[in-house]
Amino acid sequence: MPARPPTALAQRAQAVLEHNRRGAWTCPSPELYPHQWLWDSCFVAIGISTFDPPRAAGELTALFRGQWSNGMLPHMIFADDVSDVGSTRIWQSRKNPLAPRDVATSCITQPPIIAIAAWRIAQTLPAADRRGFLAEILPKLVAYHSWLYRERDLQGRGLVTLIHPWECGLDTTPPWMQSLHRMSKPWWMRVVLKLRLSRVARFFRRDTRYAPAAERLSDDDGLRMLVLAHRAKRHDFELRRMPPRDSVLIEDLAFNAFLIVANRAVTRIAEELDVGIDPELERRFPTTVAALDELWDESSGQYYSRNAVTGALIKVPTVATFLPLWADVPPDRAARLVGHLADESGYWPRYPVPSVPTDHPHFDAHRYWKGPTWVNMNWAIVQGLRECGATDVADELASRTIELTDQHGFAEYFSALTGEGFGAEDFSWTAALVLDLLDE
Ligand code: 2M8
Repeated sequence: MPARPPTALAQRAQAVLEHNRRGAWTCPSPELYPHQWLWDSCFVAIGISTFDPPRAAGELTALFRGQWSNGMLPHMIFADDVSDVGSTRIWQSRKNPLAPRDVATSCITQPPIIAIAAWRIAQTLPAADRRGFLAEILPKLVAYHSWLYRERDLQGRGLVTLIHPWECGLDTTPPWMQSLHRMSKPWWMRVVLKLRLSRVARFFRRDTRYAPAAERLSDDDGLRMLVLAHRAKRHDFELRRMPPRDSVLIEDLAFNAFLIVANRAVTRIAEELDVGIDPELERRFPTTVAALDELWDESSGQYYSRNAVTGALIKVPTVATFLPLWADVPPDRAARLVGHLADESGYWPRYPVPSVPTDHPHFDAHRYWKGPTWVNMNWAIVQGLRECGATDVADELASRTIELTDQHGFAEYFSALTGEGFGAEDFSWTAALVLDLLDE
């Protein structure tokens, strides 16, 4: 069948990805985010595979430049031609013997979309290239997933624990911010917060140079994020060494839901190659499916993240509640979740799905992960809805997402009420995932 000509919207999306291209990989936004981010590149690769599968494969392969010798995939690989002292100083990865020598990276991870992306991209490659791509990537994926279970699920309970909000990807999402606010504070930080001096932490931030402060995380939260990162650094970012009292440790809902989908992709890749995977790793896969059950709250009909130390659910509703739709959720729960995506609900304003429901006190229409609509969340929810057979809702959400970008551009995030774009303009994953939605 001859390829269909791209629509005008698809052409614009492809132009964004060309503009943000940095050789083998693509940055999220040249000014605001000039480095390579882990889950961003996975979303980007999925979008690129709709028009240039070899480039999509290269985008993923480039992520393994950053892989640590213990299997960890860092959430950032720093571009060497960009001076970003504020960020690189936090990590100083080369001081860690496990980190790669030739690139500077962060020392924490991000949602494990990479196996999902690898499987998707493999379907678009010519048969002659598919096997080679998958055979090269599978051992690295296995190393990454093994690291997640070995280093982040210390008791073998099935759920991966995150050590910093930057790992969850929904950085300022209320469950994490609430936990961050409760973190023990050093004396100097109490003074800084009391005297409202936290603005000085902006020196380390790049975002407020390029986007209005009202659309970003607050100065106080920015300082808390930095303090938490420095605390984790004292323990080489190793969960097993981090004292629970001075840490923020969360079994994150979005991350673990994506992990279930990613484990399935690892299994499919191994089957396609007709090879086995490490039995110790394979044994862990069903434990995550079973443990996700513990994040369900029957009375509200929603899923939540859990405090890994106290075992308490953090019952603040967010968009993450819908991600289990993609992760083997039982049909009665899927029905309750889909029920939340209905007119008049806080999850279904004019431009769904808001990162926090519009009728919740934590909803903030403009601010980052505290209310706006994000295209990567919508894309993942569309996949989940389709998997659960809720095709009408999936189609409606996909077409509203396409309409949103057609009218308001490829912004980083959008007002769920008016559609206004915020954050970076011409943001890579927005453009990429709209290409994938159009391709459907
Ligand atoms: C945002 O996170 C970075 C830190 O990783 C930041 O705030 O500077 C988040 O939206 C994250 O999910 C995303 O991967 C990153 C780059 O787009 O930006």
